[in-house]
Amino acid sequence: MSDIKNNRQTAAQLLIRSLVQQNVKQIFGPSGSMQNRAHRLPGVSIARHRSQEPPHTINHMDWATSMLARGKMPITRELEPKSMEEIRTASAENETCSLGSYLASRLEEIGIKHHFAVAGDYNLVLLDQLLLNKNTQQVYCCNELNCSFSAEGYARANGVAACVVTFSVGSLTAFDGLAGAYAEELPVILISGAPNSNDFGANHLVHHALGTLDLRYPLDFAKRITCEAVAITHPEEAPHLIDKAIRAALREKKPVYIEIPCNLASAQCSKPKPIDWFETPKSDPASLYAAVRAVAQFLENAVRPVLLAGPKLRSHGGIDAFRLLAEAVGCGVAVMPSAKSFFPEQHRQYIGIYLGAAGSAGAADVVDSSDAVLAAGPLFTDYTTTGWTALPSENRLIQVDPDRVRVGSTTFNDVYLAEFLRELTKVVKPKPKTLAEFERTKVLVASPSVADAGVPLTREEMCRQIQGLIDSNTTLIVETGDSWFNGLNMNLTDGAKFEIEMQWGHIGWSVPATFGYAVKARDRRIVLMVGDGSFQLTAQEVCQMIRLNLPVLIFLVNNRGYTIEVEIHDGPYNNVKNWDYAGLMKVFNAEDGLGVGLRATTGGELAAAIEKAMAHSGGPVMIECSIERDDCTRQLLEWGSRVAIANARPQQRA
Ligand code: DPX
Ligand code: MG
Repeated sequence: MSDIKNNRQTAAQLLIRSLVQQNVKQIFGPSGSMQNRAHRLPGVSIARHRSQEPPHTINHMDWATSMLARGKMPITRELEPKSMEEIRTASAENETCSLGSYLASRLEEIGIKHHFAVAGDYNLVLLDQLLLNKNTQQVYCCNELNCSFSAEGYARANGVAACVVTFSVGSLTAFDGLAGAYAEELPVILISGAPNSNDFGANHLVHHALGTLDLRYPLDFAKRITCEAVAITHPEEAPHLIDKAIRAALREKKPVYIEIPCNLASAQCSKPKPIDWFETPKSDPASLYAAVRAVAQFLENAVRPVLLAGPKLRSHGGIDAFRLLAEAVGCGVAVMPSAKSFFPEQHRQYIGIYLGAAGSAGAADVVDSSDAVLAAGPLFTDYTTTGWTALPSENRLIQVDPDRVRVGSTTFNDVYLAEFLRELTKVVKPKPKTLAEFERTKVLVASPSVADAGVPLTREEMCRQIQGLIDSNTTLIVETGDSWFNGLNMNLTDGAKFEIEMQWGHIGWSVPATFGYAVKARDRRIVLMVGDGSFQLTAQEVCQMIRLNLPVLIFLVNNRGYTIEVEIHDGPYNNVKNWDYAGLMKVFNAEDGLGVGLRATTGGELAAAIEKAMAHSGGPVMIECSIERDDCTRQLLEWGSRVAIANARPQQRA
């Protein structure tokens, strides 16, 4: 039996003993073990006091102990000072709190001020407990997929996020967004309610499950898509397991899963102890030294090195260190699509997005002809290499991963990204040749001309007008589809941010992720570009933006279909049922919302809609932009055709 339980019993026993010593004849409180114990003592009777009834989930001994600790035990006589002192000592040793408030404290400590939630009977008591912490806020979502994507978006703005769902029916739906957080390197803490702890291993069936005795499948699934998955089965082990999971999320920058049975959310556990959550990992000194020497030598031998920023730079705290390294080398700097905005686009060394034929004009020429590509935190996949056509060959690649460095075919393990970049900066020599080359050969892309106000809206005119909205306080969020390329083509002023989900690539991600991002970044202008097909997956989360009065600006690109798929491989399955998208805002507003829905079929209508949107406050504005089904970017055509070739590679014979 644990110390906590022993302490609680000791406190209760002390109370009973002292009451008896003082000849107290009646104890008011809930019926239960304390009264039963007292009953067995000669001369003590029990009275039930309804107004002091504890919530049904708090066990009676806990209730007695907590009332005692707060000096509220409704006894009929004053106690002698001496025995009260004895009781205080016993309860002071007994430093407990509810499991739910333990979790709330930990979330608050790591900077999570909002957690996203969908209620269900297995998590209601937990939600109550979390609500007791007035420094954190509960934010509700329409469904669990949106809930995990909202948390994913919040993690992009905040560094870490949490969401709470119910068992199985909730968690299995949330797992898609959680896996997305894994792919995108975002620490999201998924907390799932669970059946009563006595039901695990018991020979009876419970709801929201498979109708078999197996209740462990959500935990098993979670293990595949998180860096730590824990199921609490006793309150005593909760602090250890909660801390273990949170630590893993912060260390690995990956999601974790914590399962809490409904009857344990209010059970007592020891109070949180101070923890240093944000220890930076330290490289192995010998390995770090060797890696720095090898890379410095490699760069020294090269004539035309370039630097390439990858998406993992942000999650592993390397953005500033990368910039300093770039300035020390003085070479051209390209970014991978998911790293757009990680290196300032106004910087004199910026050469654009490296995405082969689908990237910025001139960027691929420089990177592909370079003899040393230092890629920091990259993720080279079929998508990010445009069907394997934009992948630096191993013999000229220095790949700086979160915890290792690869130079050609040599790997240096236990070397951490930010620390490595800082150490390398101290020893590199200037090599500005690729920048000079880029400046000499760069093709200036002409700005699109202003379309006549009355002609049907085109993609180009839509983007021209959206570009005009981007300032240093803007975050541009782009959904999978041609919105990727529309967004990648935008010029960002310094301070502007860009969010894309290119690795998981889940259509529908952007609506809840934008909601989550906006909950955290209320001071930024948030602009979302989303296609009609994607929007139909998670549309209802716009109502939560209305609920919280978030001034998000949504450009809904209505091209009546899955245009990106049309360009990869067309068929009837790429047609989307049309909706009255702008009209939806009225539906979501119902009786009290301040959302606005507007329609633009010409450049003039779009300009007028944008003007209205800028004047509106107190809620989101959606502008439905109607364009032709085939009106897509050049980059989409280049990219789509190459990805299609990669997809169609024939089976290789052994
Ligand atoms: C699919 C994609 O309308 O954008 O610009 O018209 O392409 P565009 P839409 O939002 O259409 C999106 C559509 C169907 N991808 O073109 S990119 C396949 C897909 C996916 N994620 C999930 N299901 C299917 N990426 C969850
Ligand atoms: Mg579309």
